[in-house]
Amino acid sequence: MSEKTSSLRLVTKPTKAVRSNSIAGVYLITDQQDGLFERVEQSLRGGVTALQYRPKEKPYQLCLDEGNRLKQLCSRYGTLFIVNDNIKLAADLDADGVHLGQDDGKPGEARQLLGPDKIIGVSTHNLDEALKAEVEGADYLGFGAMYPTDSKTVTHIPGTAGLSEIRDKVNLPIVAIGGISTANACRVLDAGADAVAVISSVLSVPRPDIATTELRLLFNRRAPFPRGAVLTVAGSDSSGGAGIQADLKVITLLGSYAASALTALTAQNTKGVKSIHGIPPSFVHDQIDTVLTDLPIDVIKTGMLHTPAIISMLAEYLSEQSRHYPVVIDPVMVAKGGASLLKLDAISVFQQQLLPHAYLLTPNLPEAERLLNCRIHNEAEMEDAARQLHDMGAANVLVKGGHLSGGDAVDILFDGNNFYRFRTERLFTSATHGTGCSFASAIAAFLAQGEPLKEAVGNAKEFITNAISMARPIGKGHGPINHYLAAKESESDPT
Ligand code: 3NM
Repeated sequence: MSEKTSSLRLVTKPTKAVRSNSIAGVYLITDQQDGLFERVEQSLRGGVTALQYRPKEKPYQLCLDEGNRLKQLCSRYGTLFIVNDNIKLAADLDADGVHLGQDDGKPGEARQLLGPDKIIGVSTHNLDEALKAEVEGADYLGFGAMYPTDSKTVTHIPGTAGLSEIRDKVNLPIVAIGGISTANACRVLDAGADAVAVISSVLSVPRPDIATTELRLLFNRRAPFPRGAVLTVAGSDSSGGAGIQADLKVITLLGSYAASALTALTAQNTKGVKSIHGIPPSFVHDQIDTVLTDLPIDVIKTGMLHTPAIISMLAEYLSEQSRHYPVVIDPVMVAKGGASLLKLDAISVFQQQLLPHAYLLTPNLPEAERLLNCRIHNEAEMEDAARQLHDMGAANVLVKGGHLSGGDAVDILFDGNNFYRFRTERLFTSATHGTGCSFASAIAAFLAQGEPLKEAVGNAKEFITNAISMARPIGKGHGPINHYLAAKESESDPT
């Protein structure tokens, strides 16, 4: 190799490596349905890394117009803009790159036309095609199909087994494609994908922002510890068993990073709340804003919000963000000892303004009853309550059945389509101070660590059940649960 060539390689290689690694994450491909720009923008709010414009048979001028609009959207959200199939269109749009099918020309051609800085991807379906694309100068590989899909006629489904087989034999980032959704994406990531390419599971659902966020968070399952970050917005409990103190302990002990914004200070112990010192909404706002504009918060968890003004401020703040945050909302209303932690006039503000921001709402039975102005006596009525709260705008609802009588403690999760039951043996104990805060924080931490919702709830339920059963007597009233030992138990559990 001549000296000139080797110095050239030194200059160009790092640039290419940096550009193509930036493909890792959620890779969204456009469809042919109506309302494309609105649905794409919602998805970008959820955190898309790369958008591939796939116009399929549209007139060239329309492709230019649509492509320019999508490119502008992408630049607003820091998303890469890639054009499917058509090297000339990619050049005319000055896209960040082009994605080539097996019959759409060679990477060398694209490189020549687009220049050294653009990203070139190639669709591949087996090891031979993957190795060939690598040699020919591709920056990343599409690899599929993972699963059957209605979005394209696919004849070959190498699946996750095929992906694991090629993973270590190629050095390029792999974008897995075909039938991927939150239900199966963990398997695709565990098989070695660097990115997941999706059409229908994001663009054909009512909330593309939530679907994208769910997929994006799954990538955290590979992050080093502390894994994922949670911001808790809640009140201080001076006894340390509930509120912000419980949240920080749970999130940290389970392995995520915890940040906090305080809404109120309570003077309380295990026997009750003596007094509450509220915090001005503008200062709650500043705490949240300073955290979110700096730290990479994955999930927000809310507890005691105390006043209608704080609830309104939070709802407005979330609406103004260009990014979608998944929010786990524990609708804290009454302390274990009976003291009201939410001012009465706050309930309608909560329902109308904050509830539609809930990724997950976690009411216990008295809270669900207050929110719905009804009585809940059994599991069928819990399901009904979950459905009604979902209709009021919460994306997912977990109605906790700890207050029902009966042999088991059953919590019911509703995701808008299906009900899932989480059942454990009922524990008869007064050591229940902080269970609600701790449960919601554990769910938030597991979500931030890349667990899908159902798994996050299941793991958190196990954690909270252990924490209650391992409680040691502290204080003379409703004692705190054992966060420490329960977290150790979660750590040693291989699931
Ligand atoms: N290429 P969905 S599968 C565009 O296997 C495309 O090469 C595939 O859409 C391949 O996420 C596919 O809706 C469609 O399954 C992906």
